[in-house]
Amino acid sequence: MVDAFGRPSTPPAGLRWSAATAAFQIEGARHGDGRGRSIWDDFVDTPGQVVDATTAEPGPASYEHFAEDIALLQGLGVDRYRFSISWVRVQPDGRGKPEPRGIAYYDRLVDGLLEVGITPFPTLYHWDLPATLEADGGWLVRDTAERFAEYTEIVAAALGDRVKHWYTINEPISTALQGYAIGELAPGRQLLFDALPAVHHQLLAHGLATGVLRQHGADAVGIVNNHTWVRPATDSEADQTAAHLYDLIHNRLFADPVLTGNYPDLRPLGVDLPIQDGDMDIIATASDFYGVNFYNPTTIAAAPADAPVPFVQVPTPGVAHTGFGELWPIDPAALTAFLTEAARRYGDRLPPIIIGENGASFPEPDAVDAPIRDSDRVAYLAGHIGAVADAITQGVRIEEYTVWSLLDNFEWADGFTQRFGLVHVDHETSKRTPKRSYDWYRTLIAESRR
Ligand code: IFM
Repeated sequence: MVDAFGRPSTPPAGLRWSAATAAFQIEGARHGDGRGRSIWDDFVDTPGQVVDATTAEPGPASYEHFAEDIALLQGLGVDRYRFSISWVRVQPDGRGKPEPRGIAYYDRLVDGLLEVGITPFPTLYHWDLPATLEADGGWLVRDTAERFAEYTEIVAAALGDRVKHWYTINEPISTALQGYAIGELAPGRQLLFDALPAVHHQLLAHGLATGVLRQHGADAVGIVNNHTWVRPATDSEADQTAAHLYDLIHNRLFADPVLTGNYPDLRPLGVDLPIQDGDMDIIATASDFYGVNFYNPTTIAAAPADAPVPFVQVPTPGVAHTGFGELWPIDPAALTAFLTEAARRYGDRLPPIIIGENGASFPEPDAVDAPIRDSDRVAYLAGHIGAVADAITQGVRIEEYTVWSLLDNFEWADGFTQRFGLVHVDHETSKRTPKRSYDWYRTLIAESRR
């Protein structure tokens, strides 16, 4: 079997397979069962923030339809399911009293997965910070890391008897950069480099939560970040310097402290982080895996002298792109390049890698009466799984691959306009229709076990 990139798409043996979703993107039911408000409720309720003015409802409505999701996962034959837990369902005010009805939902989900032999692999935080905590400074203040540890304690006490594998925080880069620095995502702040405390406090939260989860008998704990392979637009010195700075901010600012206990040298950016004694040891608490979400490479040019930041993202020449446009290029070899470079850079300090998300959106109809033949998605996934196989061949330890996403869902500020699912979802009726990529992934998983 040869994929659309002409590579053999024989699945790497021994890899675990998974599919991912996140609470706010699939659950719906924003107003039920004592759920509090998160920064994403505030964001979607603010006119003009979401391109299609949708509010994440109904969408897949998994709070009601989770049994259908479990059946779909069982049909795929995945080893694990990556979902996220909504902080405001479990602890509506972000501090203090838990909400038993919210916890009961995750009890049902976890039990349902275990009944069909799928390992639940939840993420504790996938962007939906309680609005009460944002009002007190959000990730810009240290107290939020402490509150996260308290919330982790509640979740671990409730689920830790059955859940042994945990992602702490999803993509702190996205929250810091798009949420606090440029305001494309909630909480919609535009602080540029003044957003950097949000980096440190999320990483501190990860370290504190890791300790809590270990006390509750976790077998595997790690953070998951969004990473990219950065290339300069030209070999001019200015573009190379800009690309170096971008790599520092997007990749190393998050991986270095977790894996080495030190931030990279931020002097070229002229910024400081609010580090207190002991923080770096907490942040670098040993992880059982390092989670990598990978979608595309990034081509960077030097920004004009009067620009607020020194770099600018430009289209990657010579490659196709996803439904998100030319700044989401498709280039599987970039994933191999990132993984092999991470193994070189961090050496023995790099635990096994888990690919926590990989996938692509393409324009697809809102309603269907037959499975979509999404050959562009199949080609994307085949290419990237091939890229993972190449990295393994080159000695990188990679244990698991996760498709983003099981379902078409709410793509944040892009609303329902971007479809990433193996399963088509009619966002009005919540009807699920597996796409051709679902059958392809199911076959690939089965073949990998032969
Ligand atoms: O949908 C998001 C997900 O929530 C975080 N990682 C990137 C995905 C695609 O944009």
